Amino acid sequence: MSDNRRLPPNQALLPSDRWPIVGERAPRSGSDPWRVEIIGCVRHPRTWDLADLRARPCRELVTDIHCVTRWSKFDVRFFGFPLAELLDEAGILPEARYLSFEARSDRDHSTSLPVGTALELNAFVAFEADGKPLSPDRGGPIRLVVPGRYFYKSLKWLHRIAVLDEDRLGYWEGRSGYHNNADPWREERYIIVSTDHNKVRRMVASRNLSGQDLLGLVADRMDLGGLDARDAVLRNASFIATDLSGADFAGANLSNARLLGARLTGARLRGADLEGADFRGADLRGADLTGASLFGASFVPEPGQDDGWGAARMDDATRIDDGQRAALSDVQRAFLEARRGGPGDQ
Ligand SMILES: Nc1nc2c(c(=O)[nH]1)N[C@H]1C(S)=C(S)[C@@H](COP(=O)(O)O)O[C@H]1N2
Ligand SMILES: [Mo]
Repeated sequence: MSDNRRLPPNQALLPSDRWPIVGERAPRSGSDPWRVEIIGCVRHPRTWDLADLRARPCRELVTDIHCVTRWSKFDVRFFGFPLAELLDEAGILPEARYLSFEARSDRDHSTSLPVGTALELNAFVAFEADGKPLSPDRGGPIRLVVPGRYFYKSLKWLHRIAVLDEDRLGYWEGRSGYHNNADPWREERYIIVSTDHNKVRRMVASRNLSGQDLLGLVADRMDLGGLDARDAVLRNASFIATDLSGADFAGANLSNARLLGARLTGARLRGADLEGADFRGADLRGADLTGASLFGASFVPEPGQDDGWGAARMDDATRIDDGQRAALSDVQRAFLEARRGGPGDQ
């Protein structure tokens, strides 16, 4: 299959040597031995030591990874065994409909899947990726890998499987509006959240959104020059063709925000989370993106992406760290490289 057909909509392919760490970076510390348990609607609730799990025959799973923040990687090689083995050993009862996977992490991170989906997709329990044991930041010693869903369904630091008759929304699905089905081919990234329109209107009118949580805000084609949005949570917000000249988004979360054709001249985006943000057609002259996180961000159309938006505009005063360029897809990086070399461009 060509890379284009193999890439779900609005994802960009990362080079094979790049793999961002997303979300939590370490399991909860503690010296008690690692165990995985299964509880709930099962005939035999049980606990496995890590050594028990490692001792079973392992196999390889080669799969593509698609992160909700718009980067993908092809052919990642995991080593481990199918989750179905654990379910079989525990004996799923007829009323079991959902699996809630819980992590051994400080915030008790979790995610869930219908039992049938987990089996159909061949959910996998992995110890190794690309020939090496999973490092702690990647979910080592043991993580879940769910092919065919955004990677947030692939829980790091698997600790407990609760088998349930009703769904229990996961950490991000429950509090951050991530879509519970997470099918990348249907772009099930976020649910639409209803915001309090009057409140939003007031904040937008005062041009002050600083520190506010406005996931999914839609503010297309507005005049918001000079907006103060420092530290605001604007994940998945839409600012299509909006005037944001001189706006201050320092420290804001704009991951997956749609900034297509936005006027961002002289805007401050320092230290912002811009993962998956779409800047195609935006005017970024004089904008400061230093220290911003750019995994999956786009400035220029990827091959086959022909919805009419062209490249972002930048000038010598546009600032993007060299270090952050490494987080971009080849196409995005080449675009930024091509416009380098002017004095002061860095
Ligand atoms: N326990 C736990 N699992 C998690 C996360 C997390 O924050 N905590 N993040 C999820 C998301 S959004 C992604 S993209 C992948 C990232 O895995 P990686 O850091 O190995 O790339 O882990 C998923 N599993
Ligand atoms: Mo993700």
